[in-house]
Amino acid sequence: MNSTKLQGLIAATYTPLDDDGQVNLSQIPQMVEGLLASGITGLYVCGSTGEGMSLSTEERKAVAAAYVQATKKRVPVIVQVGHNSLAEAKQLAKHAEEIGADVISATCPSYFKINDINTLIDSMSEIASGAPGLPFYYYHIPILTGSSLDMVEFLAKAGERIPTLTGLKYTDTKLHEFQECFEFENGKYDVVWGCDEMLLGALATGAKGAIGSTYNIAAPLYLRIIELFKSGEIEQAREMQKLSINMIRAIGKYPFHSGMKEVLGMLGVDCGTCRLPQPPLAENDASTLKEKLNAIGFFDWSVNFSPKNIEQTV
Ligand code: MN9
Repeated sequence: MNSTKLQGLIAATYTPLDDDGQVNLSQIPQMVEGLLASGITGLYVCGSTGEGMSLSTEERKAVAAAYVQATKKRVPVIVQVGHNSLAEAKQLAKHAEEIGADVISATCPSYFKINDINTLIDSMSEIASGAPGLPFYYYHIPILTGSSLDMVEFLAKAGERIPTLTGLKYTDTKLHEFQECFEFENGKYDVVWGCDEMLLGALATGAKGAIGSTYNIAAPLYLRIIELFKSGEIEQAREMQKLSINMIRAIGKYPFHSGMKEVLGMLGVDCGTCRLPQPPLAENDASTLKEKLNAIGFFDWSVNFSPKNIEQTV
């Protein structure tokens, strides 16, 4: 099993939909090329950003296969296979391995909430067993799953039961817990950060990799944050992070991922809007959003521009 750690900026990819709300696989190769050109070092498919939970199993398989094919092994493709039905999740895991994905990851079931570590481990073990040859990352996202269990305890107990357990996608804001997970048994597990608006804090805590939605639209900005952090220019890194916070605040005034898809459209990547239950933007919202983003200089430092231009434009 290839257990290379996930490094750099990993885009949580969007699932392109057409005007009828059907999956539009033909957009995926172009999206992948754009992401790789912007400095992305991995793709996380069918997660929260990719509306995995709003797609049928067949659609999820098709989207995962399209991303794997378009990526051609240039960067790791992580397929998110979590499902309320563990049997479906296991089937998705098996499929991910068959199509040549590099890693699988899964949220826990969320309709019936999981309130104890052993049940979480039992559930994740069942899913991971569907892809015995692929590294498994538990996707911890309590804000969406409602399961806010202690991840240090999870790592301490899950290793024995899940032979492929490699790490976590940690989408919570508890930097102290993130650090503990990261440092658990001398860095035994790969813990990847999931809150784009706190990337700088996570870097200070030790993060080496991050998975997020806004890396689809502003990778050069985040790459600059990483560069500035590495060279100790913290004040400037903080200024860059503030741009990301402003951007996320502007988009977050609307249903977030529908807003993000709208922004992708503004950048020339048409992926439609989100499926219900994530509502589309209202009639005039797209133009208001564009104005707000213009006001913070977004179109000067988004994916269309190279990292060098960022500081010149702010
Ligand atoms: O997991 C994403 N989380 C959700 C990753 O979609 C709930 C993040 O990338 C956020 O979209 C981002 C903005 O809040 O941090």
